[in-house]
Amino acid sequence: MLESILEEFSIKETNAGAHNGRQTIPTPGELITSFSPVDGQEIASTCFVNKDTYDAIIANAVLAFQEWNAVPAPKRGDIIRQIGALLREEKESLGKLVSYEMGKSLQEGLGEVQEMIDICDFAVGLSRQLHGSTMHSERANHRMYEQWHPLGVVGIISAFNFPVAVWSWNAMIAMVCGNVCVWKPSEKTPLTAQACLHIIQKVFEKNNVRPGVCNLIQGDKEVGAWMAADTRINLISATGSTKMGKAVNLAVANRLGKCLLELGGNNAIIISKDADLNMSLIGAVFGAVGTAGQRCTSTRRLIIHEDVYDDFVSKLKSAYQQLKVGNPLEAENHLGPLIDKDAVINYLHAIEEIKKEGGKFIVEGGELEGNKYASGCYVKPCIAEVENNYAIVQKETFAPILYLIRYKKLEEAIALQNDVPQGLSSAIMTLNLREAELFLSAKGADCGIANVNIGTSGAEIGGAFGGEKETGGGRESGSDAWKSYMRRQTNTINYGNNLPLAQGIKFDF
Ligand code: UN1
Repeated sequence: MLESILEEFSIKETNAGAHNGRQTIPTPGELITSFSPVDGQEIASTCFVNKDTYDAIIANAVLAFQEWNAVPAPKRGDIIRQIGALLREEKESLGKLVSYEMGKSLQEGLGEVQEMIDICDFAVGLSRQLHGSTMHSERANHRMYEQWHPLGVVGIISAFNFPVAVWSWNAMIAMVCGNVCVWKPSEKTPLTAQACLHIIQKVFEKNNVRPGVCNLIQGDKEVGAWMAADTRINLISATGSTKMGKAVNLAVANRLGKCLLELGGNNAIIISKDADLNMSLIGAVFGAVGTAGQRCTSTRRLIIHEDVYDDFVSKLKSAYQQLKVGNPLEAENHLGPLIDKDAVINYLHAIEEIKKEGGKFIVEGGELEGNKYASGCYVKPCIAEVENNYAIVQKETFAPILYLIRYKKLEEAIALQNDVPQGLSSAIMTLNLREAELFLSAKGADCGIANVNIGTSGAEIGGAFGGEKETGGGRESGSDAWKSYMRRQTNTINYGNNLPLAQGIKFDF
């Protein structure tokens, strides 16, 4: 099955070089092999770029921008429409590859490709709506308006956990806005990126679009640092840890470049005494164990009202007993492995920290052993009762560890929800209108995403995605997030016979 998928996306052919659109530029770069966390098997290898190849790719992207930005936006939209159509055809194969290389369930792998298709549709509509406003001038016979122009080269640094969808939010919107893209995927998921490029370049070839409009460079944080410092890259959009985001932000600020950051979350669901507990259970369990707790929107904390605490915790325990961990390509399993053995070490370390700080496990964690788990990347989803101020609770651990905290009053619950360095996603489960509205008000959740009677993860592409504080402040995907990929220009036109100055200034000579 996999062989034919690798062949379909020409993955074996590209081993020898960096992928710069259609051309494969030979590179003496280091070879990187992708191993599946599902079964520990080697999938295929690809090459890191070296500095010369990197420079050649960026120079080529700069040239490609000159052509691409001259293509009318609706025509660019038509190219994106065709990418969406091809993704529909390839959904099954790409979804499987995502699931096998990253380790998320097949259903989630397919869901990820669906997000790509949806963002293509969104971008097509946007291609006729990249509009600015018109203002009234204070001067007679003058017209004032604003318009949006593309930025140039957009560098996209993406994470392993959503190896293709988050890239597509950035790339499809950036390209429809008239930019060209350079993508550095996570070195943990290089092959799904290769597959995406294959799909894009097929469409480009058919339409005579220069391959340099969409580029792939494989590499680790050194390549990320080249990008962050590169004045030829007009915007860096980076998704990943807060540590990575801070380093990128500093380097980009040093050259006064533009940055769009989507970093860590530490997302909580408040479960009110007026919650529908059965609905809350689905939201909480999916949020905590879906994608093995490796979404930036994963539910890390449950803040539960004391009146329903015991009842809800017993429901949680019984749900956790029914969870099936195993090969994510088998539909019966709820969750697959963590991305690699380092992630398992982090998870085990976090468990130690929780215990050291006084946390009490009500569902025990640990590594899973046995034939089914031979890759060494499978762990048990676990639950601990903690205090919100534990150092470990304040951090994002990318694993299925769920924290429980009790509360008495909603104001206290909101304060707990906000009292972490991150601000991505948040939720309240309540049937009480007053509680829901308070949670959504300016006195409520301080996150970029705040939901009522929905968990913290699984945002739709139509909204702006991102968060506050250490989450980085960027917004991607839907709504007017496209504006981050364009530069605003204010234009004033004088169609009169004289030149009055603004602010009433007279300048006669
Ligand atoms: C991420 O984890 O980086 O809201 C993105 C969600 C997905 C996107 C997550 N639609 O969970």
